[in-house]
Amino acid sequence: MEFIAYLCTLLIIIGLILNTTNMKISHIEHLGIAVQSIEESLPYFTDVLGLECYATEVVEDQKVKTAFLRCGEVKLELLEPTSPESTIQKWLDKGNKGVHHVAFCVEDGVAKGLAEVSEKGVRLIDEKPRKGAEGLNIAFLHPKSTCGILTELCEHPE
Ligand code: CMX
Repeated sequence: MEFIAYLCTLLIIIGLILNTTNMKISHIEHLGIAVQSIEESLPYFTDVLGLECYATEVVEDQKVKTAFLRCGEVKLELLEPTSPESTIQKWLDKGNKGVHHVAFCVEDGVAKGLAEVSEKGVRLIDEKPRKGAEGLNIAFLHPKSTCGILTELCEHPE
């Protein structure tokens, strides 16, 4: 009897720990920076800051062209709209420019992260992970529930 009571207490404690464990964010994977033209903006990052642009990629479904630069462990992702319908073009048209989003690398997976933040009341833009630039699994959280910062969760595929 005593053993069963002990076991129940242990299970309750484990349950409480699991329920309050936060997802593991290892680092900022990249900063998304909106620009009207990569060609015109790149020299600032390469010639003035001395960063290396190591890749460019068009992400068709997001209607953007991207250019990636390394800055230590963090990357900068320049985002140029490829269509007037691009979410980046709409953001620029409203007079915004510069840092558009912050992407966090989630060690224990984007799907788990989404479930956890949703449980905590955060509004999701993507209900489940999808493919983003560089083949990462990504999902966005709405800036209205993330202190005004458009937030991306991402993970490198296995
Ligand atoms: N950072 C902070 N706030 C932002 C924002 C941003 N980047 N973009 C929009 N908002 C705010 C707006 O200011 C607006 O606030 P107010 O209502 O107070 O004015 C609110 O969010 C709603 O914005 P909206 O202009 O009405 O724009 P939409 O609802 O059409 O879209 C968003 C906003 C965030 C849902 C949309 O941009 C989105 O789905 N983003 C995720 C995908 C994405 O950004 N893709 C481009 C990058 C792709 C890549 O990295 O490869």
